[in-house]
Amino acid sequence: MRTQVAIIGAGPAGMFLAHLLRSERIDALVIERRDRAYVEGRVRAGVLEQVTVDLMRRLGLAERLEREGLVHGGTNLSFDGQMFHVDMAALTGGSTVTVYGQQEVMRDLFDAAEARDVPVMWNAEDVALSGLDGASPSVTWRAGGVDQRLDCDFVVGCDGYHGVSRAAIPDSVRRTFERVYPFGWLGILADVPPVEHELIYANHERGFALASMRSPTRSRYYVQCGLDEDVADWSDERFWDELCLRLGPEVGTRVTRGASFEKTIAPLRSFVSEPMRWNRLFLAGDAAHIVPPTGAKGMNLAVSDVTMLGEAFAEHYRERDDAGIDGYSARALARVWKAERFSWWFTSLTHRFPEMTGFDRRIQVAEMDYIRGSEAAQRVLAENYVGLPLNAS
Ligand code: RFL
Ligand code: PHB
Repeated sequence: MRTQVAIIGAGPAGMFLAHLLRSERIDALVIERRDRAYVEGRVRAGVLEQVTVDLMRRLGLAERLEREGLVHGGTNLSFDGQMFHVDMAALTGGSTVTVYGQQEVMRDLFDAAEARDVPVMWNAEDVALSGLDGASPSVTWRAGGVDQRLDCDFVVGCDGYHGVSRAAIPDSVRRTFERVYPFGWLGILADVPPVEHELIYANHERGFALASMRSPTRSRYYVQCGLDEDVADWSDERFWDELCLRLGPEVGTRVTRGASFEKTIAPLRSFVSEPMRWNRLFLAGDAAHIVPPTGAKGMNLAVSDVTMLGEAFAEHYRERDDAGIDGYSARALARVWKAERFSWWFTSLTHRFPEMTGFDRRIQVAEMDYIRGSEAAQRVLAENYVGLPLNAS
């Protein structure tokens, strides 16, 4: 088999890129280790930046999003039970975010891929990349017991944090930067109405909590927990009690409880691998970088990476101009690092760290209080939260 661009991984990065390339009439093939039901079933991101919404519109993928997405012009912060509202739209000249689950985004991407003949090879085992530093790279894998080989011009690694692509960049070239946080998020989904119509990020002495949602009838809640904790020790009742405590008496008593149908613990990590291009291999999304979920940036960063890459490939094939390809890594990393900074900062502001002293806690409370009283501080938060422009410098 032969194609122009081989894409490893059918998550948000891989599928958005496949649609972008198709819109530019560039041949691409997506190679995915799992099946569609598995990828679509993963409960992950919930908040889309304007950049992501705009891309879905541009690709003709936004019909359901326009109907079902919840547009939020603001968010709420809470510390020790006192909540205040940040009017992000007013502070940023009208920017908003849209609550629309990653599962819904994936469904729209996969449905449109079938309708538009965007090819995806599912259940690809033992994916391996070769010839990346020559003129004709190739990808090999096994599917249904049969060996497959794809020759191509470029390979894009969209295979997430645990994928194989990043490791194809030699150690002598690759540099990684990492911070692992000493806690995780325990998240649940429940078919109960959300406590507020916008999100609440809560800093409480007992730890962070987040009130989010998927629809007017489906809530997504998280509480910070220890990394060594077992989901089995968290009955629904224990979860609701802890959540309500951290949201404070006013909000906590308004929470509608119900049976959860999803309950998992996710670790928190900041990670960047540089460069994002090596010869004919490009990395995009979680394959190159991870942010803690506090800033709701992970999927949005995957989208901004592939938007840049789509432009670069279009210039390469249409105009024989490689400036975009050559500049991709630096351009993408400039935005990535700003999102890393914001996600790290927002995590530091809102979580309880095990080694925290009384001094550290009071600094956190002072910063929260400062944000509550300062329009300038709120604007800094708001412009990062709604998403920085694609060219972020
Ligand atoms: P993905 O989604 O991990 O997809 C990678 C795909 O590659 C496949 N793969 C392989 N395929 C072939 N060969 C191999 N060897 C392969 N190895 C892996 C995998 O099966 C998979 O299908 O990466 P991508 O596309 O870069 O997308 C990244 C996003 O999924 C991720 O950043 C977000 O989910 C992060 N995230 C959030 N992002 C937001 O923008 N807003 C949010 O509100 C938000 N909340 C979250 C989050 C992530 C969370 N968890 C569980 C990590 C909340 C949570 C709790
Ligand atoms: C979610 O709804 O899953 C969600 C929302 C905001 C975040 C992280 C996750 O910052």
